[in-house]
Amino acid sequence: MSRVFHVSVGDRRRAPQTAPAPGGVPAAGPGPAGGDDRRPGIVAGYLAPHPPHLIYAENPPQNEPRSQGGWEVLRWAYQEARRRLRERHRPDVIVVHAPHWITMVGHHVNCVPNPRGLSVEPIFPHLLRYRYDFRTDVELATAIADCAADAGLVTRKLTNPGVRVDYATIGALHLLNPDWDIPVVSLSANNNPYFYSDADLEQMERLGAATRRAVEETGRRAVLAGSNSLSHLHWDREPDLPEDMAAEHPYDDHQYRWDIDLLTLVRAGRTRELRWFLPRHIEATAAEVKAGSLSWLLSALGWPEIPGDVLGYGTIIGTGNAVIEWDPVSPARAHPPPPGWAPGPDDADRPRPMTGARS
Ligand code: 2X7
Ligand code: FE2
Repeated sequence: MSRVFHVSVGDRRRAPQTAPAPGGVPAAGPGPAGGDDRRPGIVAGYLAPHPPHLIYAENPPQNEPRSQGGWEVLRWAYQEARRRLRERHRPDVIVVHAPHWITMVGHHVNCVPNPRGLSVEPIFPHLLRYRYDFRTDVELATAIADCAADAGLVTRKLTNPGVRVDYATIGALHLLNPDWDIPVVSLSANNNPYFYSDADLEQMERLGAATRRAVEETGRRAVLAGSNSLSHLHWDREPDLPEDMAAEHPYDDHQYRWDIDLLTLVRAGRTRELRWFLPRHIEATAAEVKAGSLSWLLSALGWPEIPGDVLGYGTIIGTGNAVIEWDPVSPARAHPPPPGWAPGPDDADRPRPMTGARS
């Protein structure tokens, strides 16, 4: 295997950090060195889907296009996530892994202190032309890149301030924190593993473990956001009014049922089975979790056998999207499935024609 795609495990040593200094900017609240009892570590993880429709529907001042609303149930789910972020988790930093910052070689970490510019969604420029201006926690970003390299992953620190930030990074971060007053670390989606295989998520799991190590070494209180939709076949025709909810429904029943089975495992806290189920879900529904954001997130949390709190599920141009919180400190209540239930709809083995658009 070429060295470009594989490096040997390193042994770079960094002095452990005791106090956060996120990019030289103040965090949203007092950090671990600030004298309160807020423990550092990964305090919560979110599956945080990014379709531009959600920002468009919110009409925030940063976005140029105007809408009449739409996709309310998913937006209400984000509203609840924002409340918990502010009132309960109060992180020093949000770390996001996003599938539309595609890097064919290596896992890249944005180390630019103050990314700013205009993010235009290439397929939906009429929905998302968004002005961003945020602070990076450069110290944590650097530590994640170093820990990932130590774990044998090809990594790169992005230091060029001119690189445009993709809409999946912007989407998840805006919807979790539209005020942008919490520093950020943004990670790319290395497409190489799944370029050669349908769902090789092993590298994403290593990246998750490296992220956790870096958070612990730097003493940060971090919330993680995996910016992925679930099932991903979608329409290729848009209604005249993009937010016409009469046109919005699952791409087909097959996709819907696979998503619901995934959410059933999540709500039951059957995380070990979820890990086994993910590649099957990807194969059956062309799921966007193929990019690894959910595997990265759950690996960073240590694949905890705790229920995830499904704050909302809905479709966007036919794709499945769920806002889910995993809170290792106060886990959600478990919702066991009915007796005899098994994950994977009965049509699991039936080959599906891929008639929808995939991206
Ligand atoms: O990026 C996306 C997506 N993941 C799902 C639906 C619609 C648009 O963009
Ligand atoms: Fe996407």
